[in-house]
Amino acid sequence: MKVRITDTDALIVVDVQRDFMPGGALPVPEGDLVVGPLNEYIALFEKRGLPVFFTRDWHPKDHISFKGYGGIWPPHCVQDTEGAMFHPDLKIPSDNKFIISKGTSRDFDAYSGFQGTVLADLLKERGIKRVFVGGVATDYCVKNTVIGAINEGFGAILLLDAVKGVDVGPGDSDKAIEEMLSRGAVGVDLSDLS
Ligand code: VGL
Ligand code: ZN
Repeated sequence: MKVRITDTDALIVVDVQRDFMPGGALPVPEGDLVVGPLNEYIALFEKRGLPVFFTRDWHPKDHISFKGYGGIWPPHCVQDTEGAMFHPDLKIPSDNKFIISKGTSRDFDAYSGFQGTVLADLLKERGIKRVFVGGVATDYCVKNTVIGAINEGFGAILLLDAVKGVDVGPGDSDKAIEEMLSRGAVGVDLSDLS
């Protein structure tokens, strides 16, 4: 579906961190393939002077989501470690960009960039009405961030060519996409944007 970027739109890049890339602690298969398309989306928003938000998983080393601490995941995205850094090829703008850390307290996890953060306030303060969302993982943090946006009253555009999932169960990512679309998100790829 064709979509025109307007001045009440923002881009949210979800968790494009080393630990979620092939070779990382919690790799998303082909996770690195989101970087190229995301850089193109970032350039489109930057060119229009629109804000770009980068969420990051930013866990303490004994986080509740980690195996051995009550969770199901291998330790990942531990605060201030190499694995928590953004992918080195991700083109983070120098201006009008915001880093949103989530899952920062030991006893709470956050798959959504809106959970326990000021993301909704930052968007609302800027008059943003709709968010474009890409990144990893489709079936966890992308899904929950898109649904979080909708629950906060924002329109949500899912960047189909700039998401990858972990698929712990087969088909999880496809199901996540279906769920986001059924809740009102609109799926697009780069060729749909004018
Ligand atoms: C994520 C699993 C655990 C994600 C974060 O970014 O989708 N998945 N923590
Ligand atoms: Zn995590």
